[in-house]
Amino acid sequence: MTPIRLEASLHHVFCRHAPLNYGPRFAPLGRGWHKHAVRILYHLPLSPYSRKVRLALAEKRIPFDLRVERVWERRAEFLTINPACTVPVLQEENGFCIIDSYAICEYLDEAYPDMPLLGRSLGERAEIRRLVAWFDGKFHFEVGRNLLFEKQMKQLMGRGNPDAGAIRAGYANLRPHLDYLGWLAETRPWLGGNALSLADLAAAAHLSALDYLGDVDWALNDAAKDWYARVKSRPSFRPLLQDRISGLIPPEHYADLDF
Ligand SMILES: N[C@@H](CCC(=O)N[C@@H](CS)C(=O)NCC(=O)O)C(=O)O
Repeated sequence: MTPIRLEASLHHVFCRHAPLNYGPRFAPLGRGWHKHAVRILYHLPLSPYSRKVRLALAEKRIPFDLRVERVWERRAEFLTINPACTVPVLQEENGFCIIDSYAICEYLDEAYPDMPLLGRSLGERAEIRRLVAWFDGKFHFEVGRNLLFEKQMKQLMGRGNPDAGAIRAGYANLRPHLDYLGWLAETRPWLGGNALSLADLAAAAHLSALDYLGDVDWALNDAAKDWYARVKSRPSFRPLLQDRISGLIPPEHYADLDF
């Protein structure tokens, strides 16, 4: 019996532009791999996941260029790199591409171990990962998606008008999340332990995107506000505070370090 060439057929059906490869992707360009002179981060300015990676790169002092990717346009060349068509995607100087903010941050901590962001002891590492999952998962689904996605991304992605009920739920859910953040900030030097970590960067990334929209009432929790002021004043944060999206002006306090 002739063996079925599953790879080839699946490749043809599902992945017209991309090589079937479950490992990290390289960007194909004609024959061989394209060498990039610079490291590129495909992102959207208000994407919390992209912001987290921007902060991680900057904390590690890894130089990179930013490239805005309007994921809703589903650009063919970008689909060859990331068939899920999400940002962030990091393209290394040698063309090596890493997809998904968590995979990128884990990769960065392994590839560039100076300034570790995932902690040192086993306990610290587990706690930092728990908190990153908390903000990228629970916080995003209970708060961020209800505000940022409903107010910003939904229409761009052709998924209809903002849902007022979801927006109300987002504001209501933000309160207990700020309280939890404040409790963490009061009980530890940094959210994940004794040193700044990816837990702080994830939390700050999500909150900074909402803060751009003017959606965070910092008066609700002083400890959360003081922690955010500390993260916000780091040099790694400066480029995020300089972001401006056409047609969407942030509140005055967005870039103010003494807000
Ligand atoms: N788990 C992914 C989530 C990335 C994600 O959802 N990115 C959004 C922007 S914040 C996106 O690209 N959405 C486009 C889509 O879902 O089609 C990560 O951590 O990178």
